[in-house]
Amino acid sequence: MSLAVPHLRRLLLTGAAGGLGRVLRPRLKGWCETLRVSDIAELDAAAPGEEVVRADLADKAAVMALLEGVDAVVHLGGVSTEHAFETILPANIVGTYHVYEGARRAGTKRIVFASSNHVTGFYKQSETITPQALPRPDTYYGLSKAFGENLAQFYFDRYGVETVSLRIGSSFPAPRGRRGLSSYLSYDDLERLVRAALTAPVVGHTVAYGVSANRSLWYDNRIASHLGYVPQDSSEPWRAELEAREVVDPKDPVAQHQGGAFITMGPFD
Ligand code: NAI
Ligand code: 15L
Repeated sequence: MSLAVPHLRRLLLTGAAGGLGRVLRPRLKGWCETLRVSDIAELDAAAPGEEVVRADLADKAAVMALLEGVDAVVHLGGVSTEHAFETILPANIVGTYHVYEGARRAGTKRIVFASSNHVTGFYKQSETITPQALPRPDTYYGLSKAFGENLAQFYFDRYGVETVSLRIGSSFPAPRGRRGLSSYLSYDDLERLVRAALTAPVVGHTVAYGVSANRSLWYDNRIASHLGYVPQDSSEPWRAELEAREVVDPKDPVAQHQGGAFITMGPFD
């Protein structure tokens, strides 16, 4: 893939030890002079052109230091599925605040924030929504991502830190179940989307859904077309197999809502 990316001295990737972090780490390396990778979990040793910094996003001093000298951030770090609020709070809410506060202090220009389709998981699968639809979070996890998007809007309006909030669908090697026929985002399209989010000339705070060019889509992303993201992949090659394997009960709320099984998770007491 050709990488016409404007000059980035230092790019920070949080959540670098996670599923998507491990996919993006080698792909982001060619886009900057120095790639700083971070996670609370153990990371592979630094390759040439990399800096490895282990940090807990909930640790304010550590995150302030993590952002020093950083031009742009791909912020993937955090709890990535539903849990009790007490688990979500430090990593996703306090942690994302620390990333923005560190960015403000460091003069970081742009953040690509890994938001989630679960910000709007209580919309029906029969509906087509735009990034401007009112949030309908399906979990504490989805609520934390809605908070991150609001934080991004505030830090742009107040301090001029630009963000692209990517409401990622389901980004795995292949669609997981029939819901994935709509929500699938291939790893190559994820790379295209992150590159577009980092390089579009002006983004302010832009919200976009992160999905491939699937035949059955719940999202209308036209309002984010200035990003220049053009997906090349699709869930279609898996359709016949998944439809044969998984029978859907149209009366099941899990099958009716975009958030799928997330809409029934909890409570945690
Ligand atoms: P993941 O769970 O594999 O990776 C998240 C990483 O964040 C982990 O390596 C974890 O150690 C790190 N982390 C958790 N708490 C931390 C803390 N307090 N301090 C520092 N690091 C911490 O998740 P995945 O799939 O790689 O997702 C990456 C991001 O994209 C997440 O923010 C997730 O919410 C978001 N996302 C992913 C989707 C997907 O389909 N993979 C869909 C929608 C959103
Ligand atoms: C997400 O937000 C999660 O991070 C990921 O693990 C998947 O559950 C994905 O949504 C999904 O909706 O498939």
